[in-house]
Amino acid sequence: MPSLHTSLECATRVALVVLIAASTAVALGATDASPLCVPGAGAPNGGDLSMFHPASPPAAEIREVAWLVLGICAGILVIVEGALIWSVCKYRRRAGVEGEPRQVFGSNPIEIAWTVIPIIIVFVLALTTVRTIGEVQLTKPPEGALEVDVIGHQWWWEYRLKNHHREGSIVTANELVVPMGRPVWLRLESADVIHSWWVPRLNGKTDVIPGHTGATWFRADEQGTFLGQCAEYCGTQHANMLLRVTAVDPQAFDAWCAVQGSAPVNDPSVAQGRDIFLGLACANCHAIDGLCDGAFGPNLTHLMTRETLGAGVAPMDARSLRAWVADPQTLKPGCNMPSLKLDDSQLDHVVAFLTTLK
Ligand code: HEC
Ligand SMILES: [Cu+2]
Repeated sequence: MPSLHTSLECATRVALVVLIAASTAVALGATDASPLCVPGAGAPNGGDLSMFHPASPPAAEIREVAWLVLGICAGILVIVEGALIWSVCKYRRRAGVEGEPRQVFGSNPIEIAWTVIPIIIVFVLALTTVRTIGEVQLTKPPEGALEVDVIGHQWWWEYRLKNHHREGSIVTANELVVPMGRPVWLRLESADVIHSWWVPRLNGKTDVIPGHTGATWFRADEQGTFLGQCAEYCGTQHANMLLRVTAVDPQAFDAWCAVQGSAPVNDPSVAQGRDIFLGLACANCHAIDGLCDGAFGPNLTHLMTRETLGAGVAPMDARSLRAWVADPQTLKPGCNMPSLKLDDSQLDHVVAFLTTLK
C-alpha cells in the first residue's frame, strides 16, 4: 500500500536528486568568465574563487580528491536511485493484480555484495584522502621556500617576512606578493579569535588559532592575483576580511621587497598632515617605520602600494581614504578603528600625508 509516509519519502528523494544536480551544474558552470563572487560596484574584489581552478600543487591535489569523491558518490546515487525508481515502477500496484510480489528473504550473494562493495569504496576514499592530506599538509617548509608569518586580526591580515635589504622585517597587511613558481611557507597565528586562511586556488583552508602556530604552503604556478576569504566566522566583519595573494616574476618580487623594506617616503609638503597623525591616537595603533610603532592596526609605511583598503572594503585611493579616516564605521561597521572626529581641514592634511606613503 503506498502510504503517505512512502510518498513523502519518495518526494524527499526526488527533491534531493534535483538539488544535487542543480548544485553540481552551478559548480561546473563556474568558469573564469562567470566569477562566483560578484561584489558591489567599486570594490575591486571580483575574481575567481573556485577550488576547481587550481593554480598551485596542493590545490590541484584537493581538486583531484574532490572529483574522486564526487564521482563515486554520483555513481552510488545513480545506482541506488535507479534501483529504487525501477522497483517503484515495476512493482507498483496494478489493477487486477492481487497480493504482494514475490518476497525474497536471505540471499548470500546479495549480502556479500553489499557488504564488500561499500568496504572497498570506504577504503579507496580513506586511502586517497590520507595520501592527499600528507601531500597538502607538509610538516616542514619545502626546499627554497619563502617563509612568511601570517597574523589574523579582527578583521584584517598581517604579513611579516624577512627583509633582505636591511635590518628587520617587512610588515604589510591584507595583500601578499609572492614570487611565481617558488614555494611559500606560511606560519599562521591569531591575535584574537579563530580565523581561517583560505585562497581556494592556492590551497585548502588552514585554521588560524589563538595560542597555536599553524602552517600551510602553496606554490603559485601562474602569474596573477588570487583572491581568498577568511573561512571561519570571526565576528561582525568576518565577510570583509578578504585575502589577496599576487604572484609575480622573481624580479618584480625583488622590486616589491625593496619598496616594502625601504624607509617611508618623507615629503615635506605634507608635514602638517604627518604632525596631526603623530599627535593623535593614530600613532598609538599604527606603525610607520621610524615615525611611530603602534601595533594594533595595519602597518601604514607603504600603505599606497596596496590595492584595497580595510581588507577589501574599498579601493585604495584618496576618496576612500578620506571616507575611512573620517569614520571607518560607515565603510566597515563594527571594525576596531574608531572615528577620531577630525574636522575637514585636518582630514585634508592627514589624507594628503597618507597618500604619500608609497
Ligand atoms: C584604536 C586603534 C586605532 C586608531 C586610534 C586608529 N586606527 Fe586606523 N586602523 C585600526 C585598525 C584595527 C584597522 C584595521 C581595520 C580593518 O580593516 O578591519 C585600521 C585601519 C586603518 C587604515 C587602513 C589600512 C589598510 O591597509 O587597509 C588606515 C589608512 C588607517 N587605519 C588610518 C588611521 C588614521 C589616519 C588614524 C588617525 C586619525 C587611525 N587610523 C587611527 C586601528 C586604529
Ligand atoms: Cu576572520
